[in-house]
Amino acid sequence: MLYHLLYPLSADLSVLNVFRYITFRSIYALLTALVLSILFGPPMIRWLAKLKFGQYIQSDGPHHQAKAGTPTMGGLLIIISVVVSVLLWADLNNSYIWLTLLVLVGFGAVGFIDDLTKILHKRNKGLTSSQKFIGQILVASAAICLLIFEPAYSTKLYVPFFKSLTPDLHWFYLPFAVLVMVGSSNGVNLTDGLDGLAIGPSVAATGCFALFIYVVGNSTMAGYLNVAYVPGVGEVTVLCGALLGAGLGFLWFNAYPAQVFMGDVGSLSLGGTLGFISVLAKQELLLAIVGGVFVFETLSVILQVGYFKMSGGKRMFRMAPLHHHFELKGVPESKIIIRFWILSILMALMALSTLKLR
Ligand code: 57M
Repeated sequence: MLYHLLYPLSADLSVLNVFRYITFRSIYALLTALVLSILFGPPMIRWLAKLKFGQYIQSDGPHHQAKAGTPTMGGLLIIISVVVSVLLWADLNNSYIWLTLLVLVGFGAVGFIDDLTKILHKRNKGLTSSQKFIGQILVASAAICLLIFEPAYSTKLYVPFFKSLTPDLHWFYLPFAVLVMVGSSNGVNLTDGLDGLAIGPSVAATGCFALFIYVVGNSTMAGYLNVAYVPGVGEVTVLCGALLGAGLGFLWFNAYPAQVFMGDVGSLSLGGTLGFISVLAKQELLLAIVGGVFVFETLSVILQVGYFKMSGGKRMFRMAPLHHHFELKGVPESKIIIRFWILSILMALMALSTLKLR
């Protein structure tokens, strides 16, 4: 809205010309979302606690009983801060912005229903995994169908490291992109089991994709770096900025020892949105590197379950996902978290280096 209100006045007041720049608006979107989440964090945490939206703790896992009753559904703070900041700073005529907001809110709605049913039914009984899965598929399919109809968007797949390997997936692109989004959403959800464990790597991944989105939306840079050029997608950098700010603001309260958990409303929407941003940036395969921590966590569950079945009851890890394994080995929670953050920063840097390795 600020963009629409102030930029037209730049003809009379040249200083307002800065509103034209994606970089300027992205930085202010970041700061706005950060300030909003830090300001509204404490009242929201008090409100969630008052409504008794506290976490039920399973008794079969590592010792998290001290965390019982910590308010959950803090992901609402992230979603609200991003939406407000994007409405203020982004060009609202840009359809990619609306599509990404649809994904953020749509995946958030699936998580919200899951969290709410868990809280209302007590004892952690939320949506069944297939109900959640159907919800995620519906939101992702709607977004990808709308995206494919954008004239500037192509269904080609850009393979990292190979600049001339760009097969066109045509209609197969729909299930592929849906899989990327749903997989990413569940990967972040599985990772969200220690204070700050999901939001730290999400912030690193968002920062990395903000740069990719900016490059992919700029014809000169995209041409120079040999990546796909998607006209108009650069505006989504503003949304990435807001997501970065809101993520850091949420981390303020979710840092160990956490005052609030994000809940499925946060983890499903963050993961789904990261998946969609990778689709917009035509870097779907690179998401496996950028979100490497989410991939390791998911792989640990697949390996654990597979090995358990094949070996007739033996376990590969003390408990999956991977963070539980380290907890049960006696590694302090804050050490696991910070080591996973270090890993996620390294993975994001590695992914950025592919811009030059092709
Ligand atoms: C949800 N939820 C956290 C919080 C957060 C297939 C199987 C691997 C599924 C997996 C599972 O259910 N994962 C998804 C994980 C929970 O956090 C809530 O959930 C939201 C995210 N969806 O925002 O609201 C607990 O995590 C802790 N937490 C923090 N700080 C945070 O900032 O400490 C969360 C956020 C919270 C809190 O204690 O209560 C969770 O872990 O439950 N299931 C599992 O992870 C289970 N693993 C398992 O059964 N492994 C088996 C097989 C199936 C692979 C095995 O290894 O043999 C374990 N989870 C728990 N206890 N809690 C089992 C034991």
